[in-house]
Amino acid sequence: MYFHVQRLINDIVPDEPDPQAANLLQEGLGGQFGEMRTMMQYFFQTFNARGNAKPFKDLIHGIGIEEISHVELIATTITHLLDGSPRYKGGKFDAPAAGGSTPLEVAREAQNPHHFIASNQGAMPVDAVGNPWSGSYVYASGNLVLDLLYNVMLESTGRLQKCRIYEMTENKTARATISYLIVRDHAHELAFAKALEVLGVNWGKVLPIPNFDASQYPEVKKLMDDGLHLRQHHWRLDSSEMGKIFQGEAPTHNGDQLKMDDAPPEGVPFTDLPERPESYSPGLTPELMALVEEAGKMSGAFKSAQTTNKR
Ligand code: MN3
Repeated sequence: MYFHVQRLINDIVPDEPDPQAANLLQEGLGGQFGEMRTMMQYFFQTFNARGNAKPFKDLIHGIGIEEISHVELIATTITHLLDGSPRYKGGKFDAPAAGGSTPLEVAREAQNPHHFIASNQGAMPVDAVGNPWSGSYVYASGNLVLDLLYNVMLESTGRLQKCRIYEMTENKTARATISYLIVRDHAHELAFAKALEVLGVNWGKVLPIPNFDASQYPEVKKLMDDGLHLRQHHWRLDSSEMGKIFQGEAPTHNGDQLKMDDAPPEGVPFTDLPERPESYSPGLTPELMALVEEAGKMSGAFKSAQTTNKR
């Protein structure tokens, strides 16, 4: 079972609305190598795991749990990039996001008008050309070595594609989230490569894939300087044997050391999105709003004694 803390795993940096950047990020959410796939692939590998290779199962499971927060982070980032774009009248991104003659005219120029027709200026479970996310992306053969090989391929391709997306936009909101995910893909690539190294694989000089120094991107450099590409939390309230694998020399053999974190990332506060009347969202009339306020006064609220996710 799983518990939830109402915080985001990383900060969403403010910048102007940018529907085109939002659409690029859809590939990282609902694309073949996006966050929805990593989450579901590691979960199905965990659910179907047989035998007693517990440290390997715990490693795949722990990374899968982290991926839930990545899905949340990139989806929320997409929504922030779309939010308010129909009324945006700024200069830098004024085409096509400038306020038009009709409330949602921006959708006519958007790369995916579904962001405005089917959604309320929010993220969707689709890729950058609008293909719905598919369960057929998930690879979970039940053969541990094959599954780990696919996971290295998945994280490496995710990192490759996010680096390409980084180079497609200057938007600070988009770049901050992409950078965070580039660095975490890097950590996960090393985690699965290390698991295969434990099983006898010699990676030589091929890692990381793609083999280049991502710290040429300033936002990525800051995170790598903090060692975020070499750490992994287990996301478990009971116990995890992940640290039996995620430790010692990184499989890059450049002197880097892997370390399992006992404490989860601190996270950042979650902020509510504003209402968008032009999208009829949430669409509460004064009468309905009065009923919402009544519900807010009811007893039954639960407030945790824990004020943060520190345990
Ligand atoms: Mn991820």
